[in-house]
Amino acid sequence: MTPEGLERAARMVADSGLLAVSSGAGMSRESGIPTFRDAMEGLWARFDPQELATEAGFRANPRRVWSWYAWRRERVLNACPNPGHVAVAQLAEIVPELVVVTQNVDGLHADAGSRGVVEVHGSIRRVRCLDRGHAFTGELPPYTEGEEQDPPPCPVCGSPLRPDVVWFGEMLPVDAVQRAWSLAGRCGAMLLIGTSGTVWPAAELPLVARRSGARVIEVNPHPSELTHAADVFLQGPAGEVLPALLAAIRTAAR
Ligand code: BV8
Repeated sequence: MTPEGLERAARMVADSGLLAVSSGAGMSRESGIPTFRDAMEGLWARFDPQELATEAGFRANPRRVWSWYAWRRERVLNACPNPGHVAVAQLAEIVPELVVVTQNVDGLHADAGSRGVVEVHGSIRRVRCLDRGHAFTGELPPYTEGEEQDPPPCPVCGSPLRPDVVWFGEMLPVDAVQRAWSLAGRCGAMLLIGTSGTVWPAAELPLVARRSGARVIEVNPHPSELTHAADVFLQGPAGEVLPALLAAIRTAAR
């Protein structure tokens, strides 16, 4: 990221009125949560996330898919928000209105203090049953690295429990879609953080914002499939760029 880029981005954020933040897996990389591109670490390296993160994959091998999520949930529950999450939460205190829309299922934006986060792909922290969607709020069996567990049965209807996330081939939650697309259409600027822009329809959000006249600022160590839509590309990790952007906005506001 360059000082000029930071200064331009700071002005766009300061002038935005409503700032929409749209984050992907890169937002949580510095919290130790692997991105989807590198989610297959170690014992999961031989599987394809797009195969495991589907209902068909779960029905074909409930033990494997349940265990993959148990492994990820364990990592999420032991993770802390990084300086990037904290900067986004602090940004909400200095701009007129800020709303976070995230593809992430880890809940780390809320842990950092962001309120009203729109989770377009659900949450790995929530569990429901496969056949009837009964929410499960009980205690889940503890997971230790390397073990495989069968999904517990729903106490209400007996169907296997599953993570309350949106799998490939599943519709996104209607209320989350309505909020996210409305924000993208109304915001003065969108801060696009840590997404490759490969998963749809979430990848459309910055394009909706741009079509509606908003400025788009991208934060990513690498160009993505959405960089073409960005007015400013702040190249670097979220945990470094976002605190620098916050500082630049505070300086500009003096
Ligand atoms: C649907 C929850 C209706 C589960 C996830 C067009 C329109 C609609 C649908 C489609 C379409 N084209 C194709 C589809 C189908 C499909 C899709 O998008 N397929 C892709 C693979 C082509 N979409 C769907 O199925 C969606 N459903 O539309 O329903 C329908 C139904 C059937 C057919 C048609 C339509 C549902 C998609 C949601 C899937 N669920 N998550 C779980 O977590 O297990 S997606 C999951 O992967 C994540 O949530 C996230 O969305 C995605 C990963 O993407 P990113 O977040 O961008 O992460 P990625 O690893 O790719 O990249 C990381 C980035 O971070 C990189 O750019 C990297 O450079 C950067 N980075 C790295 N370090 C840092 C960093 N950035 C900042 N700081 C750092 N330190």
